[in-house]
Amino acid sequence: MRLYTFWRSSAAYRVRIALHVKGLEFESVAKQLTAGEHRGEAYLALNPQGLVPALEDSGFVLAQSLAIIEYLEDTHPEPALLPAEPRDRALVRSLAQAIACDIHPLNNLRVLNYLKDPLGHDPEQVSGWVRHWIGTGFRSLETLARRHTGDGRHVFGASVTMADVCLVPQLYNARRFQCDLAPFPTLAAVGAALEALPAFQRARPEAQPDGG
Ligand SMILES: N[C@@H](CCC(=O)N[C@@H](CS)C(=O)NCC(=O)O)C(=O)O
Repeated sequence: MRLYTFWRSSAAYRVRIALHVKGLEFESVAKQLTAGEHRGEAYLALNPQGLVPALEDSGFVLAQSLAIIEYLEDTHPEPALLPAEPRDRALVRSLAQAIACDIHPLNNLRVLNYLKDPLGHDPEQVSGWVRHWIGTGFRSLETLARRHTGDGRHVFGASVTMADVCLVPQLYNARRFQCDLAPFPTLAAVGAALEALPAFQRARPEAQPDGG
């Protein structure tokens, strides 16, 4: 398998975690977002959305991190990133989507660039925007994690799920933009426990060949 990735992309970071949790070998193909490599003709032919990640598996190309993780779950079920029970599976998906669909898109590079140009906001206002939307999302996520964690080390239950795979990259983004994490002790504790796991260590931005 080949993963089109960027070291600091939190969506690609999710997929890297899932691949490592499942013990799958893959080749990383870095697309330097800051140099606009994701807008090149060759990459757009693969992924017309021009976003990372994309996964290539024997000629099959798939974009969207959650769809990729579900594909990996279907093709390599163990260790499972979704629980067995339908309601638990739905809850884990709901937690993952609260991050991937409602928090992350507002912090994406193209959104932040648009706030600067043409909208004319200065870098401090743009960082304030990021902190605002992460804080808003984390407030409800903190309540949900407190409700659903089984051991204080996972967002849901007592094993790694898709919700954890989404939380850790979002915490990385939060720290990058100096969000105050003090109001989110459950998320911070879960994140610290997960970040110590070998699969999460291997997936972290600084461990990537294109990492800064
Ligand atoms: N919903 C997509 C989001 C993908 C996405 O936004 N990727 C970002 C990096 S985290 C990107 O490629 N940004 C390029 C840009 O904004 O120009 C997913 O989960 O895969």
